[in-house]
Amino acid sequence: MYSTDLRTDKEKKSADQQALDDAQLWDAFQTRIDNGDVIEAKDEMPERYRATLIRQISQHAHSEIVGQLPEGNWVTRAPTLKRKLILLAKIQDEAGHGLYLYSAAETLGRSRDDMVADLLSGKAKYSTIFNYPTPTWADIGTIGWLVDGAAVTNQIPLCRCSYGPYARAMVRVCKEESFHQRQGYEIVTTLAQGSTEQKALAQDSLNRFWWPSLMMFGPSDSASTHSSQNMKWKIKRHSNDELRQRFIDATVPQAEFLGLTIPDPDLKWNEETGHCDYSQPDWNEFHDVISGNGPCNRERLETRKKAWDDGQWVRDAMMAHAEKKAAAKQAAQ
Ligand code: FAQ
Repeated sequence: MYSTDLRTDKEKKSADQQALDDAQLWDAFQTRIDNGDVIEAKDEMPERYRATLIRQISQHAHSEIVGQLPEGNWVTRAPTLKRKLILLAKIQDEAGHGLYLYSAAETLGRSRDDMVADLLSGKAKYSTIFNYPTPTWADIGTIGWLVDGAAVTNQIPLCRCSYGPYARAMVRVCKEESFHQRQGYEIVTTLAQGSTEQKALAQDSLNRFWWPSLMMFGPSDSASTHSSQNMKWKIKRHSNDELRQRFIDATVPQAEFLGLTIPDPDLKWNEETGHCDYSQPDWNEFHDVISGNGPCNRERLETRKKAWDDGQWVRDAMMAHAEKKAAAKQAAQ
């Protein structure tokens, strides 16, 4: 089905004719994509294209919002006032990304309330990475270095996604995520060049976050259900494995510079391929975390539910204010 159906009932055709028209429209849509056209909110699009974008963009928005929680754990315990200010600003950036992304998803016809309801009921996914705990300050550095590093590797190609509102939102998001990556690497550098205890904290954090960071790119290409269609539609420009490889190749020299060891004994440069060979993460663990059984899944959702409930009075007050203003305006006319 096409989802911008502006015809009257009288104009609607038989099911067979409709299927034929849909197939022709589908071809026309694919031609637009192949020609590099940017699809805008009011353009006609196949329902599956719309649904897949709503799924991906809302999952991305939820990830940014839930992604504030592991770092939020350290706002009151950051080691200096400067670190605290930087961390607060970074977390606020992530909130902003969530809001841009909900807005981008809303252009496809799904309301923010519905998307949030899906998150809070556990129906919608968010990135597995945010279901891991942050027990040490080093984790704040590692999240910036690895998690924002993986996020930016995945998201730079999304700046050329075929759907305009998502692609445009990604431009600013990527600039900010790049800055976050650098601030995280700076924290880890300080620790790695500090005392023996500090270096051990950085190493322990790398050990815990390495594998979950690789999982951020999604399942391997052979197990990815959406990749081939999403690449045809130019929502995705590269496969999950291509981007994972790009991230590993960029991160290995960064770890070497810090004198830290990536916890993968099979990691080595391959002259022939021009890439690093690496071991696969534990995909059973990935599926457990996606299914709600990661170390912090329940805690994360409970925190989000509480925040949503605690904020109800603010939403009510804003609605009451808007209604009062609208009534006053109408009375004055
Ligand atoms: N976690 O067929 P594919 C950030 C799901 S933002 C959870 O390969 P696709 C910023 C997938 O949705 C991080 N679920 O799917 C930050 C699908 O679900 P279905 C988030 C995952 O869409 C930093 C199923 O598995 N970034 O970090 C994951 O082609 C620091 C099959 O997978 C984005 O969302 C996962 N890791 O490719 C914030 C970027 N991987 O159909 C705070 C945009 C896969 O069963 C602090 N998204 N799934 O409902 C994408 O690029 C893609 O959606 C992928 C997955 C690459 C994530």
